[in-house]
Amino acid sequence: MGDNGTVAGPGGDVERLRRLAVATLEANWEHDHTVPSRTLYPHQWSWDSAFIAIGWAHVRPERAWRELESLFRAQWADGRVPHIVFNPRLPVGAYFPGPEFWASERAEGAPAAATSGLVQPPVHALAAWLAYRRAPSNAARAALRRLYPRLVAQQRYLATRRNVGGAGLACVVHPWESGLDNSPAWDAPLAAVPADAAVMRAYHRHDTAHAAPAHRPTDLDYARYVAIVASYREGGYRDEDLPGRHPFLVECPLFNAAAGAAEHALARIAPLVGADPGPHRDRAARITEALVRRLYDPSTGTFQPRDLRTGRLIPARTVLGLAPLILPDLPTPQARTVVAEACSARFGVALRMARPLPSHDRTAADFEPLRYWRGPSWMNVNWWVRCGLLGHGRADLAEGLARSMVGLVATAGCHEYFHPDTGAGLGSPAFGWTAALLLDLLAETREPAPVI
Ligand code: 2M8
Repeated sequence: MGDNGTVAGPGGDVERLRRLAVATLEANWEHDHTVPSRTLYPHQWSWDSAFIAIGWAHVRPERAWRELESLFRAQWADGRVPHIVFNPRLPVGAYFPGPEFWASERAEGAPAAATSGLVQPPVHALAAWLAYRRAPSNAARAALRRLYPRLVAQQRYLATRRNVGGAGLACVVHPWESGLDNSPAWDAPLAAVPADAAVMRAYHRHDTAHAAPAHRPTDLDYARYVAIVASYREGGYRDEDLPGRHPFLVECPLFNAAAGAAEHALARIAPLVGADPGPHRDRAARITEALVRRLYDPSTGTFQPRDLRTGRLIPARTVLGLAPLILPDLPTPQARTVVAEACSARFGVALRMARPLPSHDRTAADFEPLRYWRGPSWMNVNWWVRCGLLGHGRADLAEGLARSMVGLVATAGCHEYFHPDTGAGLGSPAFGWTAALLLDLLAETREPAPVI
């Protein structure tokens, strides 16, 4: 810890960083939510809003609740929380693929607002719990009472309609649902999706106008992304019979760790809203057990996604494999090997570390330090792993990681992601969750509490 008891070191820098983070969030605030980036991602994104709410709770708690509640107003009748809620005030073409591509208004059970039909990792219950814990009040309790049934419905959707493999884990139907869209973990299942890069001539990609094309997915990747969405959309975004007709079906360790963490968070929230925490604890235990049984590979000591179309684990050792560490009930043998994986040369966690975790195994042949999710460091996954280290008695390593994260943003600013070796800022220069999670780290005291 620094002299003033925070991870950031002496006070002046903390103030400067806090001001930078608040200014970034303020600049991205848009009437009832915060955009991830004004240029690259000008609408509301699901898991971004969860991370961003954690940050708002430190400075303007009412915005944390508005952020979450505006997102959940777009929840579908089946409980899914869409990964993008489109801002109707923005011009056509502000983002690709936009509302006209998703055509949510044609799907049964979609809300009045235009949304995508996919989901993202369910980090929202954890965000609601942390926002409440940070700033408890009558208003916060009232917001929790409104959100609780919606959070429960979100979990029910994932546990039932997305239990495609039948083993109690949620299945993601698109790389975009994982949040780590371009991860090497998705290369093998994506390669099996028939597509031709030439179809992208019919569309206008918006991302490559705002970020270096060499840092973004290729046109062939996008052709496949578009083909998977088209398949899901043509089926009305229904989840029945997916194995027979859908080209991408994967059980992801981070997504399911988020679902388990959500049940732990709901078990904390339940007594505050007059509900029974017991069922949440039971469901959390079942998710952890299924994660270990289905996605833990004893030969690597880490978690790996399972491709439901081949039935096999995906061998790439990405940062996704460390995500189950956030579960407080992860058994000790698995927690130990995952910490060892985090501390290996692949990811480099240490008491003193020059740079935060990369998104992919540094020693892998397909590690790309500049291309998004294929090597660069991201604040949200680093924050996630830090929570896991804290929860499993490794406050020492959690502190090393937090210092490297704060140091990175102190030098480069609130970028979307960072070069894993040089620390140079990449992607959007004023990114929501980077600012929000920086605020969360800066608020840490000498003895940070586990998140759940
Ligand atoms: C990125 O994903 C979007 C598609 O959802 C994109 O590339 O256009 C990812 O980093 C995702 O995790 C994130 O939620 C989103 C907005 O920040 O951007």
